Amino acid sequence: RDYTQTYLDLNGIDDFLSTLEAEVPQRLERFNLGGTTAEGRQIWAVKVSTDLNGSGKKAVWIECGTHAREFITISTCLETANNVTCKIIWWFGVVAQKATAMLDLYDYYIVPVHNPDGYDYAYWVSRLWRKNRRQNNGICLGVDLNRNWNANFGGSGSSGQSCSDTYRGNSALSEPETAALNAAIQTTNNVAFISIHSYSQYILLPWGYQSSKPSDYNTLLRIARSAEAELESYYNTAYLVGTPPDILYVASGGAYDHMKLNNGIKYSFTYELRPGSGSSWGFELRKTRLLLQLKRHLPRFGNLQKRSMQ
Ligand code: 0X9
Ligand code: ZN
Repeated sequence: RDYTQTYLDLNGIDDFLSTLEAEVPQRLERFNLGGTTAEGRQIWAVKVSTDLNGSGKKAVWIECGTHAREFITISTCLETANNVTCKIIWWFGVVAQKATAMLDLYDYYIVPVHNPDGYDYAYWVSRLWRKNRRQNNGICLGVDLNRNWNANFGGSGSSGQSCSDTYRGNSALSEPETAALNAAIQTTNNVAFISIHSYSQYILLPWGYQSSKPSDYNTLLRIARSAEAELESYYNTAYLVGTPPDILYVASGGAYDHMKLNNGIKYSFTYELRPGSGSSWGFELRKTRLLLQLKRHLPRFGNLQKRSMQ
């Protein structure tokens, strides 16, 4: 399969991850988050580390595919797992160089498809499906996993109606997907949590559920701005940095708020990937578009290499 042209289905993703594990077993290992989804699936994750068995390094968690229709987030997690193993010497070797430095500092726990039932349904049946596929006690099935966390659960920006796309579920962490990720993340010594969504080109800072800012807000803002600058220099894509209430909308029960609030993870961010907020086909972004844009910016990769060689 040429995964640079099309989105992989769940089987393709399984193949991709097992191939990666077979090729770099000393760096990457697959594991289950635990539990099973409503449709009986397991939630796969990968740990990437220079010292898989005995590592005392701090953990960076990256969560993708929480919202079923946000296909590009899944590709992003897979590509990150691929790049961070250093297996691929990408254009001009830039990625490989950076990946070595990244692995010297931290261990990475990557969850490419946090909502496999939803993704399968969006992939084969209904492209714009967002929630998981579990029946709660309402009329419709499906819970918005990004409203199901224990961060002002039930508050504004979430719905108590089962048919709503932002239905929060019966109680915080009621869903197998949120419960499993929460339990797994509590077994590691964490420094950062990154929740990957699409679209709009935002880097979102805490809090998402209220407009007041955490006490370390200025530190987080500085980091997000430097991440934005780096991203823009690679791809020429501008991202807006701010909190959801300031630049998007208030939403309670979100993953990154929960991780900071309840699991003490200081560096907690949400990304909204491409395309920009004005798009009318945002979730249906095609991969060929990304590649065209990359090719247009190849000269930038040349400059980047010179810079990182100094
Ligand atoms: O509404 C969401 O869950 C996210 N946007 S999306 O279009 N991908 O659905 C934004 C989540 C921001 N996080 C919180 N407000 N907690
Ligand atoms: Zn989303």
